[in-house]
Amino acid sequence: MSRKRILSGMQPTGELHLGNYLGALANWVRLQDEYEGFFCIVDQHAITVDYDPRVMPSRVLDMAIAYLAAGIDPTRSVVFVQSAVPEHTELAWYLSTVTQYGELGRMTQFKDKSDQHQDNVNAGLFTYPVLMAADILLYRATHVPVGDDQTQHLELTRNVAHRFNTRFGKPLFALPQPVYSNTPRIMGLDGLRKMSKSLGNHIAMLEEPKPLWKKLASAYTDPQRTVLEEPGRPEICNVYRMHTALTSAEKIPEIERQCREASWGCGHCKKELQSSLEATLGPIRERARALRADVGQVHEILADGNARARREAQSTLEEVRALMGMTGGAK
Ligand code: AQP
Repeated sequence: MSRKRILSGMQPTGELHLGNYLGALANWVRLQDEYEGFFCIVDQHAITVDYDPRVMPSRVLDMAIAYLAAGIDPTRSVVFVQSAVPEHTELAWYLSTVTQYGELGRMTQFKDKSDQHQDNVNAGLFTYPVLMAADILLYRATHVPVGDDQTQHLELTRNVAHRFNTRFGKPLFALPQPVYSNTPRIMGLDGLRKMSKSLGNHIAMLEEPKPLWKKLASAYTDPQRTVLEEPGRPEICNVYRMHTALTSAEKIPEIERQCREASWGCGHCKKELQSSLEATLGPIRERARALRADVGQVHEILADGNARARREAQSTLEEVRALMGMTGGAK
């Protein structure tokens, strides 16, 4: 393998939000310069919670458009769909035999998701991290971009890879390293919880300017700053935190000063944030619009990515089957 390789993916469960963009996608876009990127739309993960099969194809397409509009470059990176590469689920089965029941039970995401979806605590939700390990190991990714909620899954992947290599006597899988996001966590507009679409506290990545301003105008700030004269406390203000992720670094000291000296009201500070958001999201929105007007091109990119991913996956799976004695009866 000539270059270091990253693999990452997102579930096609609905519109992407600013947290997904800053915490994951923007990072992937930057990493393309240094790594060979495999960016997957993980539709098989998305079916571990209730979903509508009729809308899944359009969600996958929306996700592909979002990846490309955000700056994933299909001439440098592989953009593909998990279910188009059946080797993911085959490898997951093999890896499940070197994964312990107890270690899956300790996954905090399983605990959270089974609390959230008490009427559907299915086995897929429980074995989800094994499929995720297969996603990564199938492409022998050397690195995995992670947000702060995925460290535990990557650790499991490393343990499973190590156990497989030891059990079958060959260092087939490199133990993937984490690459941490520059913006590991964006808080929601309520300022209290992680930005999340199920909490309804999000700004969509493709949000149009008018609804964006409406959301921003009611965003939580420093609760003590109810009148203009009160000095602000940027360290506890979520709008300020968003500035640090979106506004150019040279402007940040000025924003901090205007807040502490109470020379700007919160409305002014939000207007500044609105223009930073527009500078980042406006061009993405335009590219998404152009891609949507030419979905044939998006389908071609996916077909090409699926084929490239499949070739890699098949070559890994051949080695896995041989090591595990899954030869179809041949010697
Ligand atoms: N608030 C966030 N800040 C930074 N990064 C975030 N990510 C998600 N939320 C934030 C990163 O986005 C990628 C996909 O994560 P996910 O699978 O948790 O995304 P999601 O399920 O679409 O996010 P939601 O909105 O939280 O979904 P619901 O509410 O439906 O469960 C990951 O890299 C994650 O770190």
